[in-house]
Amino acid sequence: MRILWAGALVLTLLSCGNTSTSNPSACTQIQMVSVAVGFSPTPITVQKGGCVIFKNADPAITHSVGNDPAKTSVQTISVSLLAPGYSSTQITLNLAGEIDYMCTIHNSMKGVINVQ
Ligand SMILES: [Cu+2]
Repeated sequence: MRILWAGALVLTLLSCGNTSTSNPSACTQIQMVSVAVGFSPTPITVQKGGCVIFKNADPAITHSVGNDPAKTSVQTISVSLLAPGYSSTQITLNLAGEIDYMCTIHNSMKGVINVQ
């Protein structure tokens, strides 16, 4: 009986977690294609409250994401080093406006997210 109660508690907690986060499949995926191509697609438009996931689709090079210091973004965006094939956690976008980001390793890789 005690085990059943523990199971019920875990299920309840999991349910709460699912309702408070967006469905990952609804996130817009932005790929890190290569140093030459950069991010794709960009620019993109996302509804306020929506989300994005960065995926490193580059077969050989690690990339990251940070705000472009030359621009003013409505939201801080930061993804630490992503090895080839890896994806970031989902990033929820709660503020309307423009987010200018770049790869912090390769400054020529830049992208724009418009949140509306
Ligand atoms: Cu890079």
